[in-house]
Amino acid sequence: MKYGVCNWIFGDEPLEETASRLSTLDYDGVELKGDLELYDPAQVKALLADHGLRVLSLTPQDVDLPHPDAGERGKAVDYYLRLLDFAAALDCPLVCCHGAVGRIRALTTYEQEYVNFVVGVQRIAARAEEMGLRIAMEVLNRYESHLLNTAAQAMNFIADVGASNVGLLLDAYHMNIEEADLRSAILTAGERLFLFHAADSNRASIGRGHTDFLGLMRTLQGIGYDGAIIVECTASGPDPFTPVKGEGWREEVTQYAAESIKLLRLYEEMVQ
Ligand code: LER
Ligand code: MN
Repeated sequence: MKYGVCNWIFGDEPLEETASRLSTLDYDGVELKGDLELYDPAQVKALLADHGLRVLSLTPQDVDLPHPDAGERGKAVDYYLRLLDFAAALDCPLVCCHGAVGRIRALTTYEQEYVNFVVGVQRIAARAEEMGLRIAMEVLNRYESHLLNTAAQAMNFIADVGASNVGLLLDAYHMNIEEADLRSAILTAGERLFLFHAADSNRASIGRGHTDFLGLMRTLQGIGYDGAIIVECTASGPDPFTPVKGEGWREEVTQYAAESIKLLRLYEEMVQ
């Protein structure tokens, strides 16, 4: 198993500082913010390599693939196509994908936006296929997105897309809200599980909430999961759409990152 941390959880901290925070912890890499203006791929690769890290996956920006307006959809597809080039330049094998985080209802109808989403992802997947890249559709909770809230819905969605390089990104925090049973959701995804985001039920570090992570690790091992596990905790406090909370928030998420990797590695050993 490979382990990483999303760098968005450290806010606008320069990547060099985040990398040096992580270098003393037992991580393999990061999920990098898909900010095409901010990062130079060659510099990112060199900087991370200096700290024994690499880019495992990319977090997309908030573009809106299902949007009813063709101009908005075009901008979103264009962004993802550029994100694929960015991924290739970073030697990153996988790009995450979701609707605009925070848009929780359809502007027209669910059905229409669903079709828009399928068509947009088909275009991105076709280019990704040519480049040997994979797309992981993130399943978000209902307070962040109206489109794909459960593993079962997302499996139907990828069947509608019909591309073998499109799979699922399950996030334990969102699953805790939407899934009747977290382990069954992992089984539902099976070999189409391409990426896993890890935080406890309250989005704190593994062990600080009520999610049975040992059970999840056992289930991941049971399906032969060989993707990465990306820690995506946030400090306590209001507003789920920003990592920036009260005083000391960066130290809090650093502590969460440190605690999470210890437990994840321990649980991995226990389920061998
Ligand atoms: C948002 O809550 C989330 O889980 C991220 O992975 C979105 O990129
Ligand atoms: Mn996530």
